[in-house]
Amino acid sequence: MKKTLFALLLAALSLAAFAQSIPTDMTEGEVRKIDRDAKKITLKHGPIKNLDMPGMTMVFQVRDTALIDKLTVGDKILFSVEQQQGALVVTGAEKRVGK
Ligand SMILES: [Cu+2]
Repeated sequence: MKKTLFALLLAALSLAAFAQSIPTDMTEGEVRKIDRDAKKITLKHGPIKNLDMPGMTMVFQVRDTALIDKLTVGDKILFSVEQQQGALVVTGAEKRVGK
């Protein structure tokens, strides 16, 4: 019984740590298409809180191509996006591990 409680506590703690590791301004996405020449990336994305946008698949611009060089179609990522001069620009992206 004690062991079960301990295991549950550990699971809760690691879940909490995982939740904290996702910054609130990051959005979940999946890479659908990469157009390096046009500096564009197509993402299937979850709700984007800072832009008040629901989940959908759409094209984003990228200013820094180093950001897309490390990505492959099919990658599950966490990304940040900003509105810059009327364009939606991906400003950061990292591969998601796990789910
Ligand atoms: Cu969208």
